[in-house]
Amino acid sequence: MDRFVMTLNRHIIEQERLYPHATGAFTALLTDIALAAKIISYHVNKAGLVDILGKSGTTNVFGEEQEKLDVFAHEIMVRSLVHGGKLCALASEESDGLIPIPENIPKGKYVCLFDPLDGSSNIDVNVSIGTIFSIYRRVTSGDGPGTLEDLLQPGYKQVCAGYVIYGSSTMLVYTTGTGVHGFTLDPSYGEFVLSHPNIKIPTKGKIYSVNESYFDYWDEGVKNYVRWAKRAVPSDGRPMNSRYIGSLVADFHRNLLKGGIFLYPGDNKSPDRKQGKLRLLYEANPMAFIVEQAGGKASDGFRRILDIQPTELNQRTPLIIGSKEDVEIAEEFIQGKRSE
Ligand code: P6P
Repeated sequence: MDRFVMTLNRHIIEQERLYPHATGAFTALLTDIALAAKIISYHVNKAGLVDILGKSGTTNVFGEEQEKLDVFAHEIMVRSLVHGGKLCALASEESDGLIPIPENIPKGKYVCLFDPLDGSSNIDVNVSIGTIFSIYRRVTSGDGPGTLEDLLQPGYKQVCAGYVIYGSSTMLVYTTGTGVHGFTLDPSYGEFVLSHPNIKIPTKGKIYSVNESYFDYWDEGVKNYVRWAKRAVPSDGRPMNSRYIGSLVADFHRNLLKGGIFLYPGDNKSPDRKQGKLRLLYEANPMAFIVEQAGGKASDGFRRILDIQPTELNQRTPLIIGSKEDVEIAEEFIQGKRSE
């Protein structure tokens, strides 16, 4: 007799039962995201075989060149989500502004913000990439179209956050506020199967992950932290290893499972990098919700990420995220409370 297989759908329904007045809308929404993930996974894994690699010839709102797979993943996410009748608005890192739900489709009580394919510059060199998503309950009343107010919510109001990592296997990791759970896609029958129940990040790790090519442009506190992380200070610190993949989902996922810290601080290389490169709504908030649910921490060096009130969809934030003790040590350096 086969052992009981906990699929993502079964798990979502069980999670739904934790909320007595849940309507099933949530289950349908997460199921739509899982479907999009399967389709994107199929095409990411075929990328070397069909003409879907390379640049699309377009740029996104950040002025970044879009890969063909970026645009494809964006379209798959929109198509999978917009028809379900569970959302009143959408927003994607790959398109500017609010994405409305078509007039002929009923408006639901949730909004979803997503980065359809994060790390896409790594696609054609076979490095892991990912999809990141956030779900909030709408704040505007009625059942009409959603507004920017429904999208610009602080991260602590998320009802669900997750990511899909397209790597040696395809995994979907998500939280609805009752722990973090990881599912591995079994391609033989196209189901996400529970492989990592109730993930907890170690309270401290041996890995620090940051792009050190910006070292000269960092504020002194960040420089001091990285100098410390490199040095084994037996009485106080511990020798750490540097690992940097350059794909947020991959760097984050490794630290979530093994412990460690990821930093993308602001820098002084140009005025538009003062707040770093990563986006608050599409990257930092979902990862912060997940890491806190796994016992870790996420800040901009001074404030809890989930407490930041967004003022625009595309705003960026410095991100210090990972094992609780490692983030707290980094914060001491960044805040000037410690210099070695
Ligand atoms: P850099 C990918 O483009 C991304 O948005 C994240 O996935 C990743 O962590 C970061 O940018 C890498 O940026 O400046 O180190 O190349």
